[in-house]
Amino acid sequence: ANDLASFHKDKGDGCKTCHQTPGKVADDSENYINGQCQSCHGDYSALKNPKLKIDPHNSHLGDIHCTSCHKGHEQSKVYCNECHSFDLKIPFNDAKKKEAWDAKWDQEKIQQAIAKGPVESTDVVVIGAGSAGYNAAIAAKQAGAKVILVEKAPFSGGNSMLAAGGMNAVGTPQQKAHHVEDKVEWFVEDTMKGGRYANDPKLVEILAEQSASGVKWLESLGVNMDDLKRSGGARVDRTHRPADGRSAGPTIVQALRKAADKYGVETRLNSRAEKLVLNDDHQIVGVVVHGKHSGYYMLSAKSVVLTTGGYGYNKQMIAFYRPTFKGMTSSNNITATGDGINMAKEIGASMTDIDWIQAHPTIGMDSRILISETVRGVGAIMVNAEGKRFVSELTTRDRASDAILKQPGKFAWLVFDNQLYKKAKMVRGYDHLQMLKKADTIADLAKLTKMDAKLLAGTISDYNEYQKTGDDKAFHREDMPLNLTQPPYYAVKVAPGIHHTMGGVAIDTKAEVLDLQSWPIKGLYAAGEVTGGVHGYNRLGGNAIADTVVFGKIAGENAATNALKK
Ligand code: MEZ
Repeated sequence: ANDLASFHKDKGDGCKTCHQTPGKVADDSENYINGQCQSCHGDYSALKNPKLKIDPHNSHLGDIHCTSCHKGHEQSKVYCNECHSFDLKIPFNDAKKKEAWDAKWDQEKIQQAIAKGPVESTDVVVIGAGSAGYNAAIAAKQAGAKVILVEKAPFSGGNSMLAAGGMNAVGTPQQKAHHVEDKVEWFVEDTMKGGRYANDPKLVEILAEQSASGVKWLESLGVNMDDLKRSGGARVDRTHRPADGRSAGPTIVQALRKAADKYGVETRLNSRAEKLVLNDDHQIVGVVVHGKHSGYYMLSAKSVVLTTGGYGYNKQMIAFYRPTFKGMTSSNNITATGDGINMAKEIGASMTDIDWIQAHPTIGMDSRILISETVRGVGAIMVNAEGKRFVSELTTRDRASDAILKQPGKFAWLVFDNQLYKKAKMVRGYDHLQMLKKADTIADLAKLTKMDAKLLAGTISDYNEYQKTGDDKAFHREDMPLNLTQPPYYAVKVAPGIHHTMGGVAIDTKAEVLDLQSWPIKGLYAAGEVTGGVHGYNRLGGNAIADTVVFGKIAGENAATNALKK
């Protein structure tokens, strides 16, 4: 057999092995086919193989559809390798290549779909199934609206699925339990200062004020957020994380997927929105969707919520808006291509701070893997190629990235000991990916990393002294939870990479998208990384998930209210 389809056809019940109606695919999401795969092969838990060093069926992507990687009539591909370079074999990856269905936006077909008119109607369409999209869709559904959530990728999650850190919130029972004193005003001040006061203060106030209810809402949808840590630029511990030490994003997205199903949100994968449709009064009346199998069609809707994420994986947009970042690696999901920004621009939406892009200081060198700020928050130090500290590890990301780019070789090492290895579980993931250097003594670690042994030993002994007295005489790091005294010692090499695009469509406090005259475009809402204004020129760690939850929910609720009004 040349491809997976012929293989199954020969072995099983012809085309019926996979298809309900031979010659037809029941839905763009390929739900039926996926069910057929699982009915023979079992679900992910049945497929996990503990003997494999890298097990693609046991990954942070969660329980995504089999057809995301295993294609019937075209080349199968290992999706993990969009970010990693695992030596994984997938059957039929030499099958005939087909042009990817999503390669082109066909303007003529878009116009034909509009001319034909809607083939379906709903109250609310949400575009993009990351955290903001799911939160908006669930909130709109809970408010009584009929909701369709469209996602261009064969799986949901977007950038949120890759979020390692957590969600900032103030005034939660978790902060109380950890005896953390915090105030809404402090959250606002930290966020404004981090954003160099370019943020929209009204949006920041909402973010802070509704952050605690955001955590509660996530808990009501099945997410545990009981651990707390500090992120760069925050004066206290306010980043809420799963208590089992797992990365926040995959945990949240997996729970949101289940909650969306439970509440009856219709989620369509492989379905790319390509055009926002307005009537003559400049009100939203629908969306043109390009489905993988169903082609172009128009969905009529009273409200549309844009939750398409940023443009951190769109090389042309990065090069255009920030030429100095051209060619830089990106921690972003391949879905972060700025589609929503471009669609909104096309219909006259206003943009806020569109050219502000955040480089995260610690992306694994020569990779796309984010080494979470949590590692520094829990206690790692950052040194240069010689073994010298050069900045407070807990400064804001823009400053940390700038400082690294001024070091020899434009990279840094995060250094920590066994205490941190035991405490921050995500570090085991980096170890599993063979990103860590490990040694029993500081001198051996220096040898492995080609640092100056004396300098590194001096740096660590100075830091341990600062940690003991609580006074970082060198860089005024405010929080030093751990010393570095317990072998083995570890180091991971890092450099800045594109992480978050702060700018995007302008919104008001109801998450309504604004036009060039700053009037709301009736029926159009947006939340999350597609928007600008919340983070100013620089986003603080832990504020992205907070943004997606707080404004996702606001956008969903207001979209439902608009759709259901008489
Ligand atoms: O909010 C983030 O982007 C974040 C906390 C990332 C991280 O370093 O873990």
